[in-house]
Amino acid sequence: MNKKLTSLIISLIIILITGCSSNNFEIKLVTPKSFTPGQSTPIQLKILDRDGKPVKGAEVSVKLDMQGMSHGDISMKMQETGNGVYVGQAKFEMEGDYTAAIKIDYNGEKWLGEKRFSIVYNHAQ
Ligand SMILES: [Cu+2]
Repeated sequence: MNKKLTSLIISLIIILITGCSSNNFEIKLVTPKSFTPGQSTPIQLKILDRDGKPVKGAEVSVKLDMQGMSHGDISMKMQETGNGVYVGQAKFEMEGDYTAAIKIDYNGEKWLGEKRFSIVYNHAQ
């Protein structure tokens, strides 16, 4: 194998390795246990980088899905409130199990993650 090809392959491998490890965010999803129909429900994400520092100035969006159902996907653009916390407002129509598909764009790094949660109707009103 010639030297150019060898060094090209090595640099590709390095890009692949660093590409994976640089995509490490630690995400904590906070959702209320219940929602009131017709009202917005706050969905909160706390995002830390791999050193445990809050991720500031990222573009974050969340799409909520119910497994096996095609009714109303809920998409939210998350607003940064500071210290690595991002908040969105969701209008739930149905109680049950949701998957949150989380998209983070941070200094050109793109990351896709998934979190699951459950929510029920708030009947107490
Ligand atoms: Cu549903």
